[in-house]
Amino acid sequence: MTPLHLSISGRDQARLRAAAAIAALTALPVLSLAALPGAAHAAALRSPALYAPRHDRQPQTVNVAMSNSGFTLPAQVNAGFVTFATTTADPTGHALQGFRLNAGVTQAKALQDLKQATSTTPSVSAAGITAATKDITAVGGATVDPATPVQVTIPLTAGTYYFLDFNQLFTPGHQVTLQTMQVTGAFDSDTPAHDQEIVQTTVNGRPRFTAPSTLNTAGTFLISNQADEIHEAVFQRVNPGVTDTAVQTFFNAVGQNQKPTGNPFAEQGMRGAGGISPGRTELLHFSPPAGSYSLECFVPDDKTGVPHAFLGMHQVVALSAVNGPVGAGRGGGVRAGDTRELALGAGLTAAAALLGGLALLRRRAAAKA
Ligand SMILES: [Cu+2]
Repeated sequence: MTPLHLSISGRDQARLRAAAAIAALTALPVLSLAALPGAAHAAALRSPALYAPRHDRQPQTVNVAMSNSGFTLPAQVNAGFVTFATTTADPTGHALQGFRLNAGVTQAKALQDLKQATSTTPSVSAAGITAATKDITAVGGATVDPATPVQVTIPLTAGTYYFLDFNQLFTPGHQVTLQTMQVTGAFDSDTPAHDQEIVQTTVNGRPRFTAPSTLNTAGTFLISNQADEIHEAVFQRVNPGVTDTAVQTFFNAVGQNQKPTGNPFAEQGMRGAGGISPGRTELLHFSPPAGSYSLECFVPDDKTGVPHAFLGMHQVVALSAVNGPVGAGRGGGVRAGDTRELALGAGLTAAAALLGGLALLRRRAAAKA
């Protein structure tokens, strides 16, 4: 077990995670509508993107075969929910990540930010994620391994989007390819049903997950970023009986360059959903083998460069596929209010652009653990 060359000394520097800013961000869609004068308000409520769900518009599906030689995407899709059905044959796995450029930002600058963010020098990583936070809006993606096809469904409004494979960023000297995808037209699909919800949040200034202790992989999970920075949601299998405390003990040791007394993980690989900016959502459906997993986020802290997981953003969950009715029929459907919030959230994050960032230190953590 080679310790990570990371300093976790800054992990106790509780970030001034403005609860007020989070609250303002969360409340803004509602306040915006409420502030509209009567007629405009009514018009807004009738807007198809907001309040007139149709029931015949399924998400478009894009099949993405990830490989060491790259991947391809359609040049254009219609605005709406888009399902990225990812697969790979490569044992190292791959990590599809999508983003938009915020106003005035070039592709080259965004790529430079992301490369910095994957640096093994924590101060450089922190600077990179801080810059990326300002420069891009992360819309999600899929981390996939050969055993587990991963489907992630993302709400996309009209605009130009870029996708990359994070593995390329973690390979020194590797040419990073940005795939461009144009999204056109009015938001044109209904909010898909989901069964359970995983929330990315902030507790006492620390990044955290809130998720059910048992997740039914026969269903679909809504991942909701209610925090003020980018988060991902990946699952790494742990040994039977492993607790969150054991996982934290391991991360503490690695972060302090000490030899861990034990390894809670049953594998180095992981799979799940890519990074999303604050206020955004993505839906995850996958079928990993049943077992005990640690739900984790490895996006680096923007001040210390330490992965969020090391700061406590991990939760042991039991995954299994329980047959039976899933979806809205089981009460898991997205409510009308959520539909509005999803649609507005996409625009809101593009405008606010508080943060950007991606699944960053994961690969180097996995490689060195
Ligand atoms: Cu995170």
